[in-house]
Amino acid sequence: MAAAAFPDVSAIKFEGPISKNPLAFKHYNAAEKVDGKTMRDHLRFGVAYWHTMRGTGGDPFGPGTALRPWDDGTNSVANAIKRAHVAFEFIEKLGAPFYCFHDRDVAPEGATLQESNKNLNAVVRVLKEEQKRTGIKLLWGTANLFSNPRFVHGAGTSCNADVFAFAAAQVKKAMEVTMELGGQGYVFWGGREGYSTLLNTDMKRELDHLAKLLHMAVDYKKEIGFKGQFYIEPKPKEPTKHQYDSDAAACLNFLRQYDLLSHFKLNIETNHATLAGHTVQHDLETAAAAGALGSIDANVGDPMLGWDTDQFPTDIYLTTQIMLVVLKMGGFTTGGLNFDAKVRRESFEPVDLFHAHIGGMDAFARGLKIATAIRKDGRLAGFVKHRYASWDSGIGAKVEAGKAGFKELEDYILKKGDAAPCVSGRQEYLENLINEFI
Ligand code: XLS
Ligand code: NI
Ligand code: NI
Repeated sequence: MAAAAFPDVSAIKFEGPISKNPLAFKHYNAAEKVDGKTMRDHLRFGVAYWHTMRGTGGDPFGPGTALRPWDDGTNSVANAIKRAHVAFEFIEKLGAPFYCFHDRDVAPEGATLQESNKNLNAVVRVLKEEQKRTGIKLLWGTANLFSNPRFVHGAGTSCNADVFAFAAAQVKKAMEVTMELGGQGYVFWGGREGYSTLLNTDMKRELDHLAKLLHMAVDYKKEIGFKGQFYIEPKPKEPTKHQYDSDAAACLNFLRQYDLLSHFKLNIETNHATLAGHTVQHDLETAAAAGALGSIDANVGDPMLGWDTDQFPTDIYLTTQIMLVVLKMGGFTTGGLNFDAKVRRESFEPVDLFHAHIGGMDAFARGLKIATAIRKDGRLAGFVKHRYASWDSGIGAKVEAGKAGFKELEDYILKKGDAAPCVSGRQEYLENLINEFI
Protein backbone atom coordinates (compact mmCIF):
# COMPACT_ATOMS: atom_id res chain seq x y z
CA MET A 1 0.00 0.00 0.00
CA ALA A 2 1.41 3.36 -1.07
CA ALA A 3 1.70 6.29 1.33
CA ALA A 4 -1.51 8.27 1.77
CA ALA A 5 -1.99 11.20 -0.59
CA PHE A 6 -3.99 13.08 2.02
CA PRO A 7 -2.14 12.09 5.23
CA ASP A 8 -3.57 14.98 7.24
CA VAL A 9 -7.19 14.29 6.38
CA SER A 10 -9.11 11.46 7.97
CA ALA A 11 -12.60 10.32 7.04
CA ILE A 12 -14.92 13.32 6.92
CA LYS A 13 -17.53 13.01 9.65
CA PHE A 14 -20.87 14.60 10.31
CA GLU A 15 -20.45 16.97 13.26
CA GLY A 16 -23.64 18.99 12.93
CA PRO A 17 -24.32 22.68 12.34
CA ILE A 18 -22.52 23.92 15.44
CA SER A 19 -19.17 22.40 14.44
CA LYS A 20 -16.43 24.83 13.43
CA ASN A 21 -14.32 22.08 11.88
CA PRO A 22 -13.96 22.89 8.16
CA LEU A 23 -13.24 19.23 7.41
CA ALA A 24 -16.57 18.00 8.78
CA PHE A 25 -20.09 17.87 7.43
CA LYS A 26 -22.47 20.30 9.10
CA HIS A 27 -25.58 19.02 7.33
CA TYR A 28 -24.81 15.93 5.23
CA ASN A 29 -25.33 12.96 7.49
CA ALA A 30 -25.25 9.98 5.13
CA ALA A 31 -27.18 7.55 7.34
CA GLU A 32 -29.80 10.04 8.55
CA LYS A 33 -33.25 9.42 7.19
CA VAL A 34 -35.17 12.23 5.56
CA ASP A 35 -38.74 11.28 4.81
CA GLY A 36 -38.02 7.57 5.09
CA LYS A 37 -34.86 7.45 2.98
CA THR A 38 -31.24 8.05 3.96
CA MET A 39 -29.50 11.15 2.74
CA ARG A 40 -27.01 8.87 0.99
CA ASP A 41 -29.81 7.31 -1.07
CA HIS A 42 -31.60 10.59 -1.74
CA LEU A 43 -28.57 12.48 -2.98
CA ARG A 44 -26.37 9.79 -4.55
CA PHE A 45 -23.29 12.02 -4.75
CA GLY A 46 -20.67 11.34 -7.37
CA VAL A 47 -17.09 12.63 -7.73
CA ALA A 48 -16.07 13.63 -11.25
CA TYR A 49 -12.72 12.01 -12.04
CA TRP A 50 -11.86 14.55 -14.73
CA HIS A 51 -12.04 17.61 -12.51
CA THR A 52 -10.96 16.15 -9.21
CA MET A 53 -8.17 13.87 -10.40
CA ARG A 54 -7.16 15.45 -13.72
CA GLY A 55 -7.90 19.14 -13.25
CA THR A 56 -4.74 21.21 -13.25
CA GLY A 57 -6.17 24.69 -12.89
CA GLY A 58 -4.91 25.69 -16.33
CA ASP A 59 -6.81 28.38 -18.19
CA PRO A 60 -6.34 30.04 -21.61
CA PHE A 61 -3.96 32.55 -20.03
CA GLY A 62 -1.76 30.31 -17.95
CA PRO A 63 -0.79 26.77 -17.08
CA GLY A 64 -2.01 24.62 -14.25
CA THR A 65 -1.31 25.63 -10.68
CA ALA A 66 -2.71 22.63 -8.81
CA LEU A 67 -0.29 20.89 -6.44
CA ARG A 68 -0.82 17.14 -6.78
CA PRO A 69 2.27 15.60 -5.17
CA TRP A 70 1.20 12.04 -6.03
CA ASP A 71 1.15 12.78 -9.75
CA ASP A 72 4.52 12.49 -11.55
CA GLY A 73 3.20 14.49 -14.50
CA THR A 74 3.82 11.69 -17.01
CA ASN A 75 1.29 9.99 -19.22
CA SER A 76 2.33 6.53 -18.04
CA VAL A 77 0.00 3.73 -17.06
CA ALA A 78 1.90 3.45 -13.76
CA ASN A 79 1.06 7.08 -12.96
CA ALA A 80 -2.57 6.47 -13.94
CA ILE A 81 -2.74 3.50 -11.59
CA LYS A 82 -1.21 5.50 -8.74
CA ARG A 83 -3.76 8.23 -9.41
CA ALA A 84 -6.59 5.69 -9.30
CA HIS A 85 -5.53 4.67 -5.80
CA VAL A 86 -5.43 8.33 -4.77
CA ALA A 87 -8.90 8.85 -6.27
CA PHE A 88 -10.31 6.12 -4.10
CA GLU A 89 -8.48 7.37 -1.01
CA PHE A 90 -10.13 10.74 -1.65
CA ILE A 91 -13.63 9.44 -2.41
CA GLU A 92 -13.52 7.06 0.54
CA LYS A 93 -12.41 9.76 2.99
CA LEU A 94 -15.07 12.08 1.60
CA GLY A 95 -17.72 9.39 1.90
CA ALA A 96 -19.26 9.87 -1.55
CA PRO A 97 -20.95 6.67 -2.75
CA PHE A 98 -20.23 7.16 -6.48
CA TYR A 99 -17.78 8.44 -9.07
CA CYS A 100 -17.93 9.14 -12.81
CA PHE A 101 -15.23 9.11 -15.48
CA HIS A 102 -14.33 9.46 -19.15
CA ASP A 103 -12.16 6.67 -20.56
CA ARG A 104 -9.28 9.08 -21.10
CA ASP A 105 -9.45 10.50 -17.57
CA VAL A 106 -8.53 7.21 -16.01
CA ALA A 107 -6.02 5.84 -18.53
CA PRO A 108 -3.67 7.45 -21.06
CA GLU A 109 -4.53 7.34 -24.74
CA GLY A 110 -2.02 5.31 -26.77
CA ALA A 111 -0.80 5.68 -30.35
CA THR A 112 -3.44 3.24 -31.61
CA LEU A 113 -6.86 2.11 -30.45
CA GLN A 114 -5.32 -1.22 -29.45
CA GLU A 115 -2.80 0.51 -27.21
CA SER A 116 -5.45 2.79 -25.69
CA ASN A 117 -7.68 -0.18 -24.93
CA LYS A 118 -4.77 -2.03 -23.36
CA ASN A 119 -3.98 0.97 -21.13
CA LEU A 120 -7.62 1.24 -20.18
CA ASN A 121 -7.83 -2.44 -19.27
CA ALA A 122 -4.83 -2.07 -16.97
CA VAL A 123 -6.42 0.79 -15.03
CA VAL A 124 -9.92 -0.71 -15.03
CA ARG A 125 -8.48 -3.72 -13.22
CA VAL A 126 -7.37 -1.38 -10.43
CA LEU A 127 -10.65 0.56 -10.41
CA LYS A 128 -12.49 -2.72 -10.03
CA GLU A 129 -10.34 -3.77 -7.06
CA GLU A 130 -10.76 -0.38 -5.45
CA GLN A 131 -14.53 -0.44 -5.93
CA LYS A 132 -14.59 -3.84 -4.28
CA ARG A 133 -12.37 -2.72 -1.41
CA THR A 134 -14.35 0.46 -0.67
CA GLY A 135 -17.90 -0.24 -1.86
CA ILE A 136 -17.77 2.91 -3.99
CA LYS A 137 -19.76 2.50 -7.21
CA LEU A 138 -19.63 3.88 -10.71
CA LEU A 139 -22.55 6.25 -11.33
CA TRP A 140 -21.74 6.51 -15.02
CA GLY A 141 -18.97 6.15 -17.53
CA THR A 142 -18.41 7.98 -20.79
CA ALA A 143 -15.99 8.32 -23.67
CA ASN A 144 -13.95 11.44 -24.27
CA LEU A 145 -14.75 12.17 -27.92
CA PHE A 146 -13.56 15.77 -27.91
CA SER A 147 -9.96 16.18 -26.68
CA ASN A 148 -7.94 14.30 -29.27
CA PRO A 149 -7.25 16.42 -32.40
CA ARG A 150 -8.90 13.73 -34.55
CA PHE A 151 -12.22 15.00 -33.17
CA VAL A 152 -11.61 18.53 -34.40
CA HIS A 153 -14.81 18.38 -36.50
CA GLY A 154 -16.77 16.33 -33.99
CA ALA A 155 -17.10 12.59 -33.44
CA GLY A 156 -20.54 11.25 -34.39
CA THR A 157 -21.02 14.39 -36.47
CA SER A 158 -17.57 14.50 -38.04
CA CYS A 159 -17.34 15.14 -41.79
CA ASN A 160 -14.83 12.27 -41.85
CA ALA A 161 -16.31 8.76 -41.80
CA ASP A 162 -13.09 7.31 -40.37
CA VAL A 163 -13.44 9.56 -37.36
CA PHE A 164 -17.02 8.38 -36.92
CA ALA A 165 -15.74 4.79 -37.01
CA PHE A 166 -13.10 5.61 -34.41
CA ALA A 167 -15.71 7.23 -32.18
CA ALA A 168 -17.95 4.18 -32.49
CA ALA A 169 -15.10 1.86 -31.55
CA GLN A 170 -14.22 4.06 -28.59
CA VAL A 171 -17.81 4.18 -27.33
CA LYS A 172 -18.03 0.39 -27.69
CA LYS A 173 -15.01 -0.06 -25.44
CA ALA A 174 -16.16 2.60 -22.96
CA MET A 175 -19.54 0.86 -22.68
CA GLU A 176 -17.80 -2.47 -22.08
CA VAL A 177 -15.67 -1.15 -19.24
CA THR A 178 -18.61 0.75 -17.74
CA MET A 179 -20.52 -2.51 -17.69
CA GLU A 180 -17.58 -4.40 -16.25
CA LEU A 181 -17.40 -1.87 -13.42
CA GLY A 182 -21.12 -2.19 -12.73
CA GLY A 183 -21.82 1.35 -13.97
CA GLN A 184 -25.41 2.44 -13.36
CA GLY A 185 -25.41 4.62 -16.44
CA TYR A 186 -23.57 5.81 -19.50
CA VAL A 187 -23.45 9.45 -20.64
CA PHE A 188 -23.22 10.93 -24.10
CA TRP A 189 -22.01 14.49 -24.02
CA GLY A 190 -21.16 15.74 -27.49
CA GLY A 191 -18.45 18.27 -26.81
CA ARG A 192 -17.80 18.92 -30.47
CA GLU A 193 -21.06 17.61 -31.91
CA GLY A 194 -21.98 20.97 -33.35
CA TYR A 195 -20.35 23.54 -35.58
CA SER A 196 -18.27 26.67 -35.70
CA THR A 197 -19.75 27.87 -38.98
CA LEU A 198 -22.75 26.71 -41.00
CA LEU A 199 -20.90 27.65 -44.20
CA ASN A 200 -19.07 24.32 -44.12
CA THR A 201 -21.76 22.25 -42.39
CA ASP A 202 -24.39 19.83 -43.67
CA MET A 203 -26.52 19.96 -40.56
CA LYS A 204 -29.09 17.36 -41.63
CA ARG A 205 -26.40 14.85 -42.50
CA GLU A 206 -24.55 15.43 -39.22
CA LEU A 207 -27.73 14.92 -37.18
CA ASP A 208 -28.53 11.73 -39.10
CA HIS A 209 -25.04 10.44 -38.32
CA LEU A 210 -25.30 11.27 -34.65
CA ALA A 211 -28.55 9.33 -34.48
CA LYS A 212 -26.85 6.40 -36.24
CA LEU A 213 -24.13 6.35 -33.60
CA LEU A 214 -26.69 6.34 -30.80
CA HIS A 215 -28.72 3.57 -32.46
CA MET A 216 -25.56 1.50 -32.71
CA ALA A 217 -24.98 2.07 -29.01
CA VAL A 218 -28.55 0.98 -28.24
CA ASP A 219 -28.06 -2.19 -30.31
CA TYR A 220 -24.74 -2.97 -28.69
CA LYS A 221 -26.18 -2.37 -25.23
CA LYS A 222 -28.75 -5.08 -25.94
CA GLU A 223 -26.14 -7.36 -27.40
CA ILE A 224 -23.85 -7.27 -24.37
CA GLY A 225 -26.68 -7.08 -21.86
CA PHE A 226 -25.65 -3.76 -20.33
CA LYS A 227 -28.47 -2.73 -18.00
CA GLY A 228 -27.30 0.81 -17.21
CA GLN A 229 -29.27 3.88 -18.21
CA PHE A 230 -28.19 5.89 -21.26
CA TYR A 231 -28.17 9.66 -20.83
CA ILE A 232 -27.68 12.63 -23.12
CA GLU A 233 -26.19 15.71 -21.46
CA PRO A 234 -27.37 18.96 -23.06
CA LYS A 235 -25.05 21.93 -23.48
CA PRO A 236 -25.56 24.79 -25.92
CA LYS A 237 -21.99 25.80 -26.71
CA GLU A 238 -18.36 25.57 -25.62
CA PRO A 239 -16.20 24.31 -27.12
CA THR A 240 -18.24 24.71 -30.32
CA LYS A 241 -20.27 27.82 -31.03
CA HIS A 242 -23.42 25.69 -31.29
CA GLN A 243 -23.90 22.18 -29.98
CA TYR A 244 -26.81 20.19 -31.37
CA ASP A 245 -27.79 18.93 -27.90
CA SER A 246 -28.26 22.53 -26.89
CA ASP A 247 -30.84 22.17 -24.13
CA ALA A 248 -33.31 19.66 -22.71
CA ALA A 249 -36.00 20.53 -25.26
CA ALA A 250 -33.61 20.20 -28.21
CA CYS A 251 -32.39 16.81 -26.92
CA LEU A 252 -35.93 15.54 -26.43
CA ASN A 253 -36.87 16.62 -29.92
CA PHE A 254 -33.80 14.94 -31.41
CA LEU A 255 -34.42 11.72 -29.50
CA ARG A 256 -38.08 11.67 -30.53
CA GLN A 257 -37.34 12.44 -34.17
CA TYR A 258 -34.88 9.58 -34.43
CA ASP A 259 -36.94 7.11 -32.41
CA LEU A 260 -34.47 7.01 -29.52
CA LEU A 261 -36.53 8.49 -26.70
CA SER A 262 -37.35 5.20 -24.99
CA HIS A 263 -33.63 4.42 -24.66
CA PHE A 264 -32.38 7.69 -23.19
CA LYS A 265 -32.86 10.05 -20.30
CA LEU A 266 -31.19 13.38 -19.75
CA ASN A 267 -28.31 14.34 -17.52
CA ILE A 268 -28.93 18.00 -16.69
CA GLU A 269 -26.04 20.25 -15.69
CA THR A 270 -26.75 23.54 -13.95
CA ASN A 271 -24.12 25.58 -15.75
CA HIS A 272 -25.15 24.17 -19.14
CA ALA A 273 -28.77 25.17 -18.58
CA THR A 274 -27.72 28.70 -17.67
CA LEU A 275 -25.46 28.90 -20.74
CA ALA A 276 -28.57 28.00 -22.76
CA GLY A 277 -30.37 30.98 -21.26
CA HIS A 278 -32.47 28.88 -18.91
CA THR A 279 -32.54 28.30 -15.21
CA VAL A 280 -31.63 24.79 -14.19
CA GLN A 281 -35.18 24.31 -12.87
CA HIS A 282 -36.40 25.01 -16.39
CA ASP A 283 -34.34 22.21 -17.91
CA LEU A 284 -35.09 19.86 -15.02
CA GLU A 285 -38.83 20.47 -15.39
CA THR A 286 -38.62 20.09 -19.18
CA ALA A 287 -36.88 16.74 -18.80
CA ALA A 288 -39.14 15.57 -15.97
CA ALA A 289 -42.30 16.48 -17.88
CA ALA A 290 -41.17 14.06 -20.60
CA GLY A 291 -40.40 11.36 -18.03
CA ALA A 292 -36.76 11.73 -19.00
CA LEU A 293 -35.01 13.34 -16.04
CA GLY A 294 -32.26 10.85 -15.28
CA SER A 295 -29.32 12.45 -13.52
CA ILE A 296 -27.78 15.78 -12.59
CA ASP A 297 -24.32 17.26 -13.05
CA ALA A 298 -24.26 19.46 -10.00
CA ASN A 299 -22.31 22.67 -10.35
CA VAL A 300 -22.96 26.36 -10.92
CA GLY A 301 -21.67 29.10 -13.18
CA ASP A 302 -20.60 32.60 -12.25
CA PRO A 303 -23.00 35.39 -13.18
CA MET A 304 -20.00 37.56 -14.08
CA LEU A 305 -18.48 35.02 -16.48
CA GLY A 306 -20.20 33.71 -19.59
CA TRP A 307 -18.68 30.24 -19.76
CA ASP A 308 -18.82 26.84 -18.12
CA THR A 309 -16.93 27.75 -14.95
CA ASP A 310 -18.00 24.50 -13.26
CA GLN A 311 -18.00 25.84 -9.73
CA PHE A 312 -19.12 23.87 -6.71
CA PRO A 313 -22.72 24.68 -5.78
CA THR A 314 -23.06 26.36 -2.40
CA ASP A 315 -26.24 28.36 -2.93
CA ILE A 316 -28.99 26.93 -0.73
CA TYR A 317 -31.71 28.55 -2.81
CA LEU A 318 -30.41 26.71 -5.89
CA THR A 319 -30.05 23.33 -4.19
CA THR A 320 -33.55 23.72 -2.73
CA GLN A 321 -35.02 24.34 -6.18
CA ILE A 322 -33.17 21.37 -7.64
CA MET A 323 -34.28 19.06 -4.83
CA LEU A 324 -37.90 20.21 -5.19
CA VAL A 325 -37.88 18.86 -8.75
CA VAL A 326 -36.01 15.67 -7.81
CA LEU A 327 -38.43 14.91 -4.96
CA LYS A 328 -41.42 15.73 -7.13
CA MET A 329 -40.36 13.07 -9.63
CA GLY A 330 -39.97 10.55 -6.82
CA GLY A 331 -36.19 10.73 -6.46
CA PHE A 332 -33.34 9.34 -8.50
CA THR A 333 -33.36 5.76 -9.75
CA THR A 334 -30.12 5.18 -11.66
CA GLY A 335 -28.98 8.79 -11.53
CA GLY A 336 -27.48 11.00 -8.87
CA LEU A 337 -25.75 14.29 -8.16
CA ASN A 338 -22.38 14.19 -9.88
CA PHE A 339 -20.17 17.12 -8.95
CA ASP A 340 -19.10 18.17 -12.42
CA ALA A 341 -17.24 20.96 -10.70
CA LYS A 342 -13.69 22.06 -10.14
CA VAL A 343 -11.80 24.04 -7.56
CA ARG A 344 -10.67 27.50 -8.62
CA ARG A 345 -7.20 27.96 -10.09
CA GLU A 346 -6.31 29.89 -6.95
CA SER A 347 -7.37 26.95 -4.74
CA PHE A 348 -4.39 24.83 -5.64
CA GLU A 349 -3.77 22.75 -2.51
CA PRO A 350 -4.98 19.15 -2.27
CA VAL A 351 -7.11 19.95 0.79
CA ASP A 352 -9.18 22.37 -1.30
CA LEU A 353 -10.67 19.31 -3.03
CA PHE A 354 -12.18 18.36 0.32
CA HIS A 355 -13.45 21.86 1.13
CA ALA A 356 -15.12 22.01 -2.29
CA HIS A 357 -16.92 18.69 -2.09
CA ILE A 358 -17.91 19.10 1.55
CA GLY A 359 -19.48 22.46 0.70
CA GLY A 360 -21.42 21.00 -2.21
CA MET A 361 -22.64 18.03 -0.20
CA ASP A 362 -23.72 20.20 2.74
CA ALA A 363 -25.50 22.60 0.38
CA PHE A 364 -27.48 19.74 -1.15
CA ALA A 365 -28.20 18.20 2.25
CA ARG A 366 -29.79 21.49 3.24
CA GLY A 367 -31.60 21.71 -0.08
CA LEU A 368 -32.97 18.23 0.53
CA LYS A 369 -34.19 19.08 4.03
CA ILE A 370 -35.68 22.39 2.98
CA ALA A 371 -37.42 20.90 -0.05
CA THR A 372 -38.78 18.09 2.11
CA ALA A 373 -40.13 20.61 4.61
CA ILE A 374 -41.74 22.67 1.84
CA ARG A 375 -43.41 19.54 0.50
CA LYS A 376 -44.59 18.48 3.96
CA ASP A 377 -45.99 21.92 4.59
CA GLY A 378 -47.99 21.54 1.39
CA ARG A 379 -48.83 25.19 0.80
CA LEU A 380 -46.69 25.48 -2.35
CA ALA A 381 -48.09 22.36 -4.03
CA GLY A 382 -51.55 23.26 -2.76
CA PHE A 383 -51.29 26.68 -4.35
CA VAL A 384 -50.31 25.21 -7.71
CA LYS A 385 -53.04 22.60 -7.53
CA HIS A 386 -55.63 25.22 -6.67
CA ARG A 387 -54.40 27.44 -9.50
CA TYR A 388 -55.51 24.81 -11.98
CA ALA A 389 -58.70 23.82 -10.16
CA SER A 390 -60.90 24.83 -13.09
CA TRP A 391 -59.44 21.85 -14.97
CA ASP A 392 -60.53 19.33 -12.34
CA SER A 393 -64.23 19.38 -13.19
CA GLY A 394 -66.73 20.85 -15.63
CA ILE A 395 -65.52 22.17 -18.94
CA GLY A 396 -61.82 21.90 -18.00
CA ALA A 397 -62.10 18.20 -17.21
CA LYS A 398 -63.94 17.66 -20.50
CA VAL A 399 -61.11 19.33 -22.46
CA GLU A 400 -58.47 17.30 -20.64
CA ALA A 401 -60.38 14.11 -21.37
CA GLY A 402 -60.58 15.03 -25.06
CA LYS A 403 -64.37 15.22 -24.86
CA ALA A 404 -64.87 18.79 -26.04
CA GLY A 405 -64.18 20.54 -29.33
CA PHE A 406 -64.43 24.09 -30.65
CA LYS A 407 -68.24 23.97 -31.02
CA GLU A 408 -68.87 22.86 -27.49
CA LEU A 409 -66.46 25.45 -26.13
CA GLU A 410 -68.15 28.14 -28.20
CA ASP A 411 -71.58 27.10 -26.85
CA TYR A 412 -70.21 27.13 -23.34
CA ILE A 413 -68.81 30.66 -23.61
CA LEU A 414 -71.85 31.96 -25.51
CA LYS A 415 -73.95 30.83 -22.59
CA LYS A 416 -71.60 32.29 -19.98
CA GLY A 417 -70.92 35.56 -21.82
CA ASP A 418 -67.28 35.75 -20.64
CA ALA A 419 -64.59 33.68 -18.97
CA ALA A 420 -64.50 33.62 -15.19
CA PRO A 421 -62.00 36.18 -13.87
CA CYS A 422 -58.47 34.93 -13.15
CA VAL A 423 -56.82 35.15 -9.76
CA SER A 424 -53.39 36.54 -8.92
CA GLY A 425 -50.24 34.52 -9.65
CA ARG A 426 -48.91 35.57 -6.22
CA GLN A 427 -45.26 35.27 -7.23
CA GLU A 428 -44.05 37.46 -4.37
CA TYR A 429 -46.14 35.56 -1.83
CA LEU A 430 -44.63 32.28 -3.09
CA GLU A 431 -41.08 33.64 -3.01
CA ASN A 432 -41.67 34.72 0.58
CA LEU A 433 -43.08 31.31 1.37
CA ILE A 434 -39.89 29.59 0.11
CA ASN A 435 -37.81 31.93 2.26
CA GLU A 436 -39.75 30.85 5.34
CA PHE A 437 -37.99 27.54 5.03
CA ILE A 438 -34.45 28.68 4.21
C1 XLS B 1 -18.59 19.44 -20.18
C2 XLS B 1 -19.44 18.36 -19.71
C3 XLS B 1 -18.72 17.04 -19.49
C4 XLS B 1 -19.70 15.92 -19.35
C5 XLS B 1 -19.11 14.57 -19.56
O1 XLS B 1 -18.97 20.61 -20.18
O2 XLS B 1 -20.09 18.76 -18.54
O3 XLS B 1 -17.87 17.12 -18.41
O4 XLS B 1 -20.33 15.95 -18.13
O5 XLS B 1 -18.53 14.41 -20.79
NI1 NI C 1 -21.21 17.57 -17.26
NI1 NI D 1 -20.01 21.05 -18.22
